[in-house]
Amino acid sequence: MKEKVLAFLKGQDQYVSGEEISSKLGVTRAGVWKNINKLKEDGYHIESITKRGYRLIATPDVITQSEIASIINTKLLGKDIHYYEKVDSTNEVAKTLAREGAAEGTLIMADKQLMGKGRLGKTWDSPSGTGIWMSLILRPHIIPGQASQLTLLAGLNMCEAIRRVTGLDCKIKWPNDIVINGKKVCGILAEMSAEMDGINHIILGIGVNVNIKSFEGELPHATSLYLESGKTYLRRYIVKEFLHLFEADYMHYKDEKSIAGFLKRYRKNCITLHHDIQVVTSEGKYIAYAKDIAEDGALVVIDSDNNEKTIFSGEVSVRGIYGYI
Ligand code: BT5
Repeated sequence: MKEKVLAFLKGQDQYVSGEEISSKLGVTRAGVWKNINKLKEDGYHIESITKRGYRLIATPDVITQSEIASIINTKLLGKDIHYYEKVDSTNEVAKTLAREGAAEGTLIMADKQLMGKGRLGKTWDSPSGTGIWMSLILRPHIIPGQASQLTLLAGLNMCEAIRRVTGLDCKIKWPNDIVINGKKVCGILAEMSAEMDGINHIILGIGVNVNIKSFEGELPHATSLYLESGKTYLRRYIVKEFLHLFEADYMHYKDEKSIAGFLKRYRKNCITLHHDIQVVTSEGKYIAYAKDIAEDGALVVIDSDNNEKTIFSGEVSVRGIYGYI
């Protein structure tokens, strides 16, 4: 009901009486009052004037369930949203919910993560109120080996969403980091629960540094949309853009079970291609030329002996010769 009241207030440019909200939404006057108070607690600036009613004056940069639900128009992703002010890791919450049977498309968002996770046990800085820390529960009918293709697709869509909302020149560092001016603005952590021949669920965790003004500790390769542009952004519009873009592509991917149709867009956005890169494996490092992205999303490189190699995400990490990209 809170989001219905919010959506209703957003649709008005005049004061609207409690009575009108109550009759339009089929809720008691006390219910209206209770939900208006809840919205105020969430940070919405709602003016109330006796005899005239309520008016939404300003919507802060909140990414609460009601705010996101009131602006998105999706069929699958974000139909169910769980918002937390603070959580250890949205991926961990998502895993628990997925095990309990949460529907595909369930979205978990947090304003702050206390133990945000990167890949391979690394940590992900997730300060309060300035980033997008979210996880989606997906249940595609693909084989486990294909799961990394979904993270490629999500990276592509987030790159496009950020560009659409901010106009910033962001690129994908293969497989799915998003970088601006050589620094990382977004990372993706996909975790999977699978059997030999099928996937129970994939948790797609995405972190975007939006309005972070400075990073604590040693993060020389990190940046934020604010640091790159000098502007602050409303996080919800990036979430909205991403969900809309990703939903369309994800539906298509589920039908095709292939990312071949997306590769043209991916290649166009990928900064790793056509550069010399450093490939870091568990056995050591070597320099290679990034030649192409294969049909299945793997990176095709040519090493210094002129041998062509195909590298799969998860097995290796890729670095620029002179820096992060
Ligand atoms: C990633 O790992 O890039 C995946 C990050 C995924 C974060 C999301 S937030 C929502 C969801 N819930 C979670 O708990 N996680 C996901 P990786 O490529 O391993 O990068 C981690 C490394 O990036 C760290 O070792 C740091 O060097 C650096 N780093 C940490 N925090 C950062 C930040 N906020 N921005 C940029 N770099 C960061």
